[in-house]
Amino acid sequence: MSRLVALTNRMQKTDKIFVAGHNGMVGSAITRALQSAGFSNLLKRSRAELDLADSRAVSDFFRKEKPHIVIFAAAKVGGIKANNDFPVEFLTDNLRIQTNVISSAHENGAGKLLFLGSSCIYPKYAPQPIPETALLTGPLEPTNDAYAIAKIAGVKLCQAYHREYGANFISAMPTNLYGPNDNFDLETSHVLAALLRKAHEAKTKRARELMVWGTGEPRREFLHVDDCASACLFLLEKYDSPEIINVGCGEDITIRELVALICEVVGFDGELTWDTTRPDGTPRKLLDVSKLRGLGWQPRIALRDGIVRTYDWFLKNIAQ
Ligand code: GFB
Repeated sequence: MSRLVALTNRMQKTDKIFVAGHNGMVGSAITRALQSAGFSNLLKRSRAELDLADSRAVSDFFRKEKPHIVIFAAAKVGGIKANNDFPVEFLTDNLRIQTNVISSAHENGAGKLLFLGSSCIYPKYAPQPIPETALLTGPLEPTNDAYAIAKIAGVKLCQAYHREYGANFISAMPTNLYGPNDNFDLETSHVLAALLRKAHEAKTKRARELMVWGTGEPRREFLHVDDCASACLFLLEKYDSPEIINVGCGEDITIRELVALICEVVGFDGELTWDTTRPDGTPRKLLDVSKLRGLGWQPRIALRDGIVRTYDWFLKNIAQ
């Protein structure tokens, strides 16, 4: 049997599962996936019910509930501008909540924990596609180094619990995600949600122009959050190694190509203008997903289809 695949630790449908961050884009997708797979014993706490930054509250919650499985999908996240403007909050908030949850999971006997990181943990000029072995081999992209350092600390903490106590705490590194429950705020969102909103508003206001940040040259890989959730369930069932594993679709496009695709889906045919005073960020971050594919997982939602679905969700839930 491969060292990476354990057949002994299969999840039971009755296992008590805590999805930290279940109201967020990733946590809500994982919750939907768990429910449709028949997992019925899900623990959910909104931020008002349980502040993950409050170590005592987290410790009390874990002592009382003792979840078997913990999925860490809670994080302070944002696009390039939010990361660049608020490094203190991205570093400290993420360090606090992940340390509280990971430590309490260990102290209260969780059988498995899935920590979700990000493709921005890799060096700015990592080889492309980026293998898991590129971690900590070079300097980070400055626009999101605070968030990246927090996520790297989370990975290291999970690995430390494995090394010191034998904990089955695994870490997955998703690429840029999008989908329902994404943040569509133009200042703090990621690029896909921002451009979807900008194209929609430009169309409805009959504007002639749509302003895109940067040069359009950077390349990004986009994975629909339902595919990410499916990969998370797959890893919970089949992966028991402390080594990080990339989660992506294996294909990337330029921001220029992305905005063209979004405008086509939304139906905006005006001009694009480029605000090159805005940062481009990392030039490229395409994940090497051969490890995950080798275990037998692959994505199902093609980018255009995912954008159509996300636009539909936006129209029903966000657009006025
Ligand atoms: O998704 P995004 O905000 O963050 O931006 P990153 C990706 C690219 O899109 C950059 C360009 O080159 C931006 O200049 N872009 C063009 C825009 N127009 C827009 C726009 O209207 N809004 C935004 N937001 N971007 C994030 C990290 O990096 O990736 C996070 O900051 C996280 O920490 C996430 O890791 C996965 O892809 O550059």
